[in-house]
Amino acid sequence: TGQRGVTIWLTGLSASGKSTIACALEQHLLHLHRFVYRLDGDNIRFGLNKDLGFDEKSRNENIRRISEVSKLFTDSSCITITAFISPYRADRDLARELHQKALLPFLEVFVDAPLAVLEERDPKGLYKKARAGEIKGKPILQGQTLIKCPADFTGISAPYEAPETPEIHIKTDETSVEGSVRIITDYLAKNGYV
Ligand code: GGZ
Repeated sequence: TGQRGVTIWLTGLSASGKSTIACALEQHLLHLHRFVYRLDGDNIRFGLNKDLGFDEKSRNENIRRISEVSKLFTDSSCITITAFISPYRADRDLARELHQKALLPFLEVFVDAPLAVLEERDPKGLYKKARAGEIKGKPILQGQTLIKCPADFTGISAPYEAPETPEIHIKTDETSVEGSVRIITDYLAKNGYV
């Protein structure tokens, strides 16, 4: 069957539900016997991008590399799901451009919930730490000594630039995981990707 590749780019704050939706969507597509691959922090930030932290330049480079990798997967006719905060609009636009130049489809999915809801969820206690100023960055060498520099936390002390015209906008405080998967797969079906 002539499967088309497509990159499904999830963007949203920490605890918005990107990884959960990405996993459920991956499972759903695997059951449909689609060739699918999910890129997330677990397989990218601990491998390819383990040299990167959470300062603005590192995040730019994180997203740039992920864009290139997702382009390669999608070029191989894979349905590629990425789940990164990707807080900067310019970085996401670059990801889109990279795909467009290669004539590969790119769908931006805004995984959205109010900050108050995310702080309530706070599954890893990161928001609480961020509010307390306790988020520590990667140790960096200053002169002869290793020092820990605080890394600003997205939504609290670092910016998140919400998408203005995403292909799909999901409000996870109003939509179940199954509902979110349904919204994405309906879009995929309507546009001939599955
Ligand atoms: C934001 C951070 C930070 C800081 C660690 N700011 O919810 P999580 O924990 O499991 O997922 C978040 C993840 C964000 O990595 P990304 O590669 O998606 O970020 S970006 O696209 O901005 O490059 C969070 C954790 O890492 N984390 N420190 N300072 N999130």
